[in-house]
Amino acid sequence: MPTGVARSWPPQVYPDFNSRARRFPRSGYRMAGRRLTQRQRERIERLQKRRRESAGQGTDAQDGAGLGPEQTGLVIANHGQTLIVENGAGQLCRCAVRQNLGRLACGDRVVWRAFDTGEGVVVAVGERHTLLARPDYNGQLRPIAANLDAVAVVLAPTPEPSEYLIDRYLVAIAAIGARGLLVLNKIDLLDRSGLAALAERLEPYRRIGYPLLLASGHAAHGLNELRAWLRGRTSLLAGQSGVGKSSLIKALLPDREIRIQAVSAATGHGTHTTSASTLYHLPDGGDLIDTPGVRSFELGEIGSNDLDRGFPELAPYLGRCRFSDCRHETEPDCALRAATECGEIAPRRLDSYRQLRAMLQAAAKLG
Ligand SMILES: Nc1nc2c(ncn2[C@@H]2O[C@H](COP(=O)(O)OP(=O)(O)O)[C@@H](O)[C@H]2O)c(=O)[nH]1
Ligand SMILES: [Mg+2]
Ligand SMILES: [Zn+2]
Repeated sequence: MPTGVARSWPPQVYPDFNSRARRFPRSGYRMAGRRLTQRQRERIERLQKRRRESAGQGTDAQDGAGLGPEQTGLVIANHGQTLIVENGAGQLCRCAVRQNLGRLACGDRVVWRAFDTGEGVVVAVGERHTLLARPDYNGQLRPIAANLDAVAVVLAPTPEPSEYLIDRYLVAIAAIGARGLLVLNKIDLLDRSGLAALAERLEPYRRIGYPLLLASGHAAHGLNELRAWLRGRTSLLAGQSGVGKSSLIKALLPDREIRIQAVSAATGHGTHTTSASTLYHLPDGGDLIDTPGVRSFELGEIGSNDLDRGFPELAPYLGRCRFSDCRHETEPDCALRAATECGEIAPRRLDSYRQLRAMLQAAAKLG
C-alpha cells in the first residue's frame, strides 16, 4: 500500500466476499426492525406472532395479512438499509432488507414481498457473480456494486494518465472477474499528433486484449462505440477525478433526470440524491451503475493469483526464471526481463507488476 493512501477510503476488491452471498438463507430470518416505521414494526410483530401460532397448521398466515407473494427484483438504488427495488414491470418500490441478508448493493437480484402499504421487504438475495466492495469507516466491508460484467477505465489527456494506476484498476477488475475496457476521453483536447502519441502509449493494453475506445463526452464523439460495448452488460465507469466520467454518464443517459425523479418519488421521505449509488438502464440495453463516491479502486486483500490474472501477458513466462523467488529485478536468467527485452512484455507493465508484487508481499508480512 503506498504511503499516504488511507486504506479505508478507496474501494477495494475482495473476491472472497462473493462467497458470503451463497450462504444467505431463505428462511429463518429476523426482521430488519431498525429502519421500519413503528407501524410496520407492529405489523411485522403481529405477523410473526400469528405465524408462530399457526405453525404446524400448514397455512401461511402472512399472505392473508398484507404481505404479498414473493417476486423477483433488481436493486437500483441503495440508501443504507433502505433500497429501491425495481420489479419486472419497471416499477420502483422502497424496500427494507431482512437483517440476516447483510448489506446489499445496486445490481443485486433479490426476492421481495410487498406490504399493502406499498412498501416492501427484501427476503432473499441471489447469488452474485461479481461483487465490488470497500471497507466503510469502521473497516466493515461494504458492497458497492453487484453483478458487474465490466468496468470501463476512463482516461483523459488531463489529468495525465498513469500506467501504474491503470494497471491497478485492471488487476482489481480481473480480481472480481469483470472485463476491463479503456476509454480515452476528452480527445477534443488533442491535436492529431497528441492523439497519436497517447494512443501509442496505450497500445500495450490493446495488444494484451483490452479494447481502447476514443471518446469525447463534450464533442459527442465515440459515444456510439461506447454504447455498443456497454450493451447487454452491467458496467461501471471508473477513473481519476476529472477524466470526464460524469459528463460521459450524462451523454449516455438522456433520461437520467427523469430516472432520478422517479427514484426520488419512490424513496418517499427525503429525495434521492445522486450521491447515492444508482443503477440506470441504458437506452440501447445494458445497465450502468453510477457510484459517484467511487473515484478509484485500490487493491485490497488480493492474492498473487489475482495479481497474475491482471497481467495475462506474463502468464507464459511466470515460473520460468532461474530462481523460484525471482523478484524480476537484477537476478540472472529472469524470464520476465528476457521477454521484456524481446518486446514481448511492455517495460512499464513489468514495472507495475514488480511494484504491485512488492506491495502485496509487504502487506502479507504486516499481517
Ligand atoms: N474538453 C473536454 N472537457 C471535458 C470533457 N468531458 C468532461 N470535460 C470537463 O472535464 C472536467 C471534469 O469532468 P467530469 O465529468 O466532472 O469528470 P469526473 O470527475 O470524471 O466525473 C469538467 O470541467 C468537464 O467539463 C470532454 O469530452 N472534453
Ligand atoms: Mg464525477
Ligand atoms: Zn524473474
